[in-house]
Amino acid sequence: MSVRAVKPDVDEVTAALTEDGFALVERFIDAGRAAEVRKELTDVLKNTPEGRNDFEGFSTRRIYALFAKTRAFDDLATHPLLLGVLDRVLGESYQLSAPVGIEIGPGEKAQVLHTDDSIYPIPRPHQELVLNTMWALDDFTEANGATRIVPGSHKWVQQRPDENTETLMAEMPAGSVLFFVGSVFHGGGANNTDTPRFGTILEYVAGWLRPQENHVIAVPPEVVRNLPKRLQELLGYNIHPPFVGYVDGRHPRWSLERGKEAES
Ligand SMILES: O=C(O)CCC(=O)C(=O)O
Repeated sequence: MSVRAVKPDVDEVTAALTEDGFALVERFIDAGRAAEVRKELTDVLKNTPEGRNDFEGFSTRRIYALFAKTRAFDDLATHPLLLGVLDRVLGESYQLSAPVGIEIGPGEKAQVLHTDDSIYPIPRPHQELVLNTMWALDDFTEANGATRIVPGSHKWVQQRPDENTETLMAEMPAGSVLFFVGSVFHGGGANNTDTPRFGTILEYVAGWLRPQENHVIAVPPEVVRNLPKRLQELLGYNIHPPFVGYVDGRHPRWSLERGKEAES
């Protein structure tokens, strides 16, 4: 069975996330834009190694430090629909956690079903800590490794997936985006075709938790300095009120401004 789509509307996406743990918006970007981004990242993939363990996938390539390597997601990471849903799911303060391009290669096996928030030692049930989005840059199909998702599993407390657990396949045309909360079980699918499946996750986490990737080191300050202010904030140049994340007692934006003065 595959996933039913919702309209690109904050209320609709949030309602589906609350009910099912995920929401699919089809063709959020048009096919031309998806192809352009795909092409740009295909060049980056040429210098990207395959995974080092079962979780990353030995036939899967992952582009980490994404915002150091491409400008293709700058506007998407701060799109009003995305920020509107984030405001509702994570509240006033959140940041990027794991922005990663994921190319599942031919022959890859299905990734273990997992939740994105299980890296934080906080017992279930708890408030949502993480919101993830998977941007399809190829058509995602059951055969080529569409993301698998366990509907409603964000409400599980003790239950864990086993061999009888039913999964839905997030089959979607290129340009679509799948939203899913950090507490829902999901995983990359097996790729039984002879062509790769490429998508990118933009994963966000509450402002008071440590993000998976340390963007302040991963993305050079001279790159961050030229990005839009909201994106700078999402890359760690922000505080969670009243002062989590300060730098020398001040808002971290100050460190970028100070660096700019030193350069001029
Ligand atoms: O590639 C996918 O479809 C999902 C990947 C994933 O969930 C992960 O790597 O944490």
